[in-house]
Amino acid sequence: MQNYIFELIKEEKIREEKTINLIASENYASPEILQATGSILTNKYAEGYPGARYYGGCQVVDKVETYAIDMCKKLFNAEHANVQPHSGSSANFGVYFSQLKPGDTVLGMALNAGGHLTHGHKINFSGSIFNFVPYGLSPETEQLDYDEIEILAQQHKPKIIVAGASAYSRTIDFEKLHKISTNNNCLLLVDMAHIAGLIAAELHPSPIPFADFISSTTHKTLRGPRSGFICCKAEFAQKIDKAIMPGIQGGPLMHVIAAKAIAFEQAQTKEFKKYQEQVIKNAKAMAQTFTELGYRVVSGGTDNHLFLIDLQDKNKKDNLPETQKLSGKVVEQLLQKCNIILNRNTIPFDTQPPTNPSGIRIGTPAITTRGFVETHACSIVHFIDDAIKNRFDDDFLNKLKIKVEQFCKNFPIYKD
Ligand code: DSN
Repeated sequence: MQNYIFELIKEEKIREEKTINLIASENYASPEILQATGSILTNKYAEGYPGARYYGGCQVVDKVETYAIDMCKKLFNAEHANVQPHSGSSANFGVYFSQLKPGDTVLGMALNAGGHLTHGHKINFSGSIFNFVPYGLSPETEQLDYDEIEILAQQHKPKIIVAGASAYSRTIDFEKLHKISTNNNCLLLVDMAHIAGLIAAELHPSPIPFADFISSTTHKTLRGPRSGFICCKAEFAQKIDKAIMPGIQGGPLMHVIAAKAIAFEQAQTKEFKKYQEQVIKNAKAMAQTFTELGYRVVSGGTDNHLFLIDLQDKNKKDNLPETQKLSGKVVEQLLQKCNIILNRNTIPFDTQPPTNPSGIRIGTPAITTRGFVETHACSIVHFIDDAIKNRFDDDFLNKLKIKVEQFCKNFPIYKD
């Protein structure tokens, strides 16, 4: 029976190799990271922290975790790091659990403005346990409205302001948010999951001097294993560690912690910085090409690894009848037929539901890991535009799929 799963892993490898991946939150982990994640460290129980475990035989994993903590602190210049959160959600839960009581008020970016489920959505634990007040974007600029955040903070007196997003293409001003949190006597949590790699490469201002807590995943721009971590000021170290274990987690995943250590190490190299520079160049080139082809890019462009396309605007410009209208879901499914993978996404002030929103989100971390540069990124935009223009022509779409497969073949993700 096991063979079935190994066959499926092979099938997934072929799928990844043959498709162009524009999902902004995905990437391809290095062979070293895959090796550590698949290592015998998975065998070990190590509840507790280095030097203070509830199990014997932890002498080696203690070294692994200590090294991961050191690498994380060094990379982000942090006073304290906890590398045990299994995911970004656990990391956020850990921060909330360390500081809040049920019902406490928190400000977080609304999901439909580009925030994240764990920033207070009502169907998520965050929104059901705590009193989250959402903030959004300026309708004029489609960018964060720091004055609005300040007013909301004055009105609602939150214990924490949560910054960070999963679909926001502009630089976040952490210094301004720090001022707002200080003025209003509350704490600042920056969830940097999407931009962690850009921050590590010093291509986005770091939240470290300004935030009390930083949460993150490790598998997006940071290009590590699928997991999370927290950095915080030294004064919160004990509370954070207690909140993660025994608060919300049991045994840490030592194989994943080892892989995180490798990711933190890899993120300190010159190659990584060059990679992140190319991620941004590719995103800017794609946003520019979309604009030239008549698409509206939300907020007019991008400063980071992603951007959103407003398909309602395209429907209006092309004067499309109801039956031919584009939506996020229609385009996601259409492109999948041509081996181009992205996700539907709400756009700011979307009138459509998240299941079939008015936008698509495009990210460049994965294609850049593959070696694509601006010319390739622009070709991908033309593939997308061609698919949209010829969406009722199956023969065209089949030919485009073959073209995309050929395009991918020249850039293998894994050499062997
Ligand atoms: N689901 C992730 C994303 O796609 O942005 C965020 O956790």
